[in-house]
Amino acid sequence: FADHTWWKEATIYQIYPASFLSTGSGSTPGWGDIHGITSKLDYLKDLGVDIVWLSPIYKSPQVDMGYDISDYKDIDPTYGTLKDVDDLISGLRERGMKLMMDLVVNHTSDQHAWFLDSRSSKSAEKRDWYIWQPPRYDDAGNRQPPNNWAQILGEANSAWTWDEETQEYFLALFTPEQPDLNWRNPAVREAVHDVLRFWLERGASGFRMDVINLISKVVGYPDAPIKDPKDPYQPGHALYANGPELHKYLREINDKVLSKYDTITVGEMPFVNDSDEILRVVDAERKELNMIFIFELVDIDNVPGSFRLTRHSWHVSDLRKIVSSWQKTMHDRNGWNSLFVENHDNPRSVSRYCDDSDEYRELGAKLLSLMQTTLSGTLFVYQGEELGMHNVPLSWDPEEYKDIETINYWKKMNKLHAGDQKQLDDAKLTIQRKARDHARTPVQWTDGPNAGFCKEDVKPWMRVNDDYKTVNAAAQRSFDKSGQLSVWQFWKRGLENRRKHKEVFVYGSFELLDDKHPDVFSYKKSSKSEAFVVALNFSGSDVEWTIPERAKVDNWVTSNYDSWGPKQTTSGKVRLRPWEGLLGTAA
Ligand code: TEU
Repeated sequence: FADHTWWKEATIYQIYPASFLSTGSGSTPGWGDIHGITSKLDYLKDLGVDIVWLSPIYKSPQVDMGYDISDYKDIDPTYGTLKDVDDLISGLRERGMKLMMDLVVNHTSDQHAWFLDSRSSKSAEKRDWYIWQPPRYDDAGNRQPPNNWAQILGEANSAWTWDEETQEYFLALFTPEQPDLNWRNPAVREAVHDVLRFWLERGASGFRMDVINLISKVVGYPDAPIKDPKDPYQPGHALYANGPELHKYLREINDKVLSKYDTITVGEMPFVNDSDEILRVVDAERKELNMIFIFELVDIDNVPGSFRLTRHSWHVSDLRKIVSSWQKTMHDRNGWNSLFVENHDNPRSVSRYCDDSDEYRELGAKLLSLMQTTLSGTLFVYQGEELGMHNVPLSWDPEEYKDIETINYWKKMNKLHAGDQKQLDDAKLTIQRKARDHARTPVQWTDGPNAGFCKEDVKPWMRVNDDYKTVNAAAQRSFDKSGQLSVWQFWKRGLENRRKHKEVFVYGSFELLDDKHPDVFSYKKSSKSEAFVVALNFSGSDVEWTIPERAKVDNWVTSNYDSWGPKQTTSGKVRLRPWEGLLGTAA
């Protein structure tokens, strides 16, 4: 069993500041602010949160909601001031909680002073802080980008942006307003180290590192293989993810900065599922990162190798395979898992993995909670997940969506399929299933105006999901019917249980119980002194599941239904109702 540390046992709550709570203390009406976060610390403490991770609050033109930073050492006035962050940190400390910052250093904003200098001339002091390349010319003599890589958030456009002034292209993988830093330049790396120190000295306890596996690109910038011949630009994931010097750069960060503090780090690593490579990053001995976000589970419904705004059918056996293989790999090979099914880049989990209809929404949200609170790894809860918030309905006009990725996708589809209603309806469905916006609607605090997110006479920056009268924090916290729990209360109890039995749930070993069942994901978690069995029905039907001989259940102790009635224990068949999850003590 793995070494014990505070960051392994922690429950981390991700806050997307724009949509959390608007108290009017920031400069932009209808946007969440830092003071709003500080005012909800008791709510988070009560839920069982140990660490708060803030999506970016730094100065930013907000082209990509703060993932385009123009000053790493200052706060965007929309959210407040450095003083507000200091207050937040003291509020967290008073409650024994910690702060995790979002470190976005693969790229900056094009308005960052570093880039303004870099683009000013070919001989500028910081020219080499970004990635500049001369054009290529095609047979007809037309100027072309240095290679065929597609932009990640722009879908159809090149990842290279032409700079008229200096007659070269710069690399900007996400949007043209997010130029990629040149990590080969040691001065860039030192400047990044300095940013880390600044926040650690101020009281942050660690970082979530945005697309940290993209900082080292393959040398020579070769063309990506053709995935879709209709597009001039192709996904270049394999060429810019986990490049040759990634490990060197990560170890350098550890050596020069992190090793001098007691920190937590989690790296975001899209496009890579190779376990050897992942282990090289999280192996405790190698001193790179504590853990990473592996995307396999949230990519379950993407067309493989393609962009996120695609749809692909999946089966519970896929989910079972992904979860169990990472549980085992990390346990056996001295790595560490992060557990998450939501973040600000994904649709709501209950809409994706379960059924978000009125009938089954609460059950599905609780099912996913039961799964996550019983697995090994550091647990990440995304704002609103504890309320079972779900995707916005199909009836919303695409104009209500605010994310640059969605906007670009919708533009592209309208260009490609003008007049073809069937194709456009299909694109709309993709948006309703997959857009990042679903996670970004304002948190539903009450059944009052604007769901209590902002004052009545202010328009929230993004429309509130229609169901806030029934789905909101106030109703769920005060919910009181004997024997029944709201989604919020179920989460709270699940986190309590996880803490109480951390040897089993956080650190224990994992055994998949049945890899054939068409609907059920079942497993056994064991420590030296106790064991639990978990059976999760990922379907809307009644199913039968057989308790295997090697995992005899003593007692069922939790169900996501209000009552679990007389269930078969010891051995034999158990009936699971639609989306039912059971937790039992095992021999
Ligand atoms: O996301 C990186 C990333 O690769 C994806 O999650 C991305 O959003 C998805 O592939 C798009 O389809 C991070 C941030 O979490 C995201 O919000 C930023 O937009 C992105 O980096 C750029 O900083």
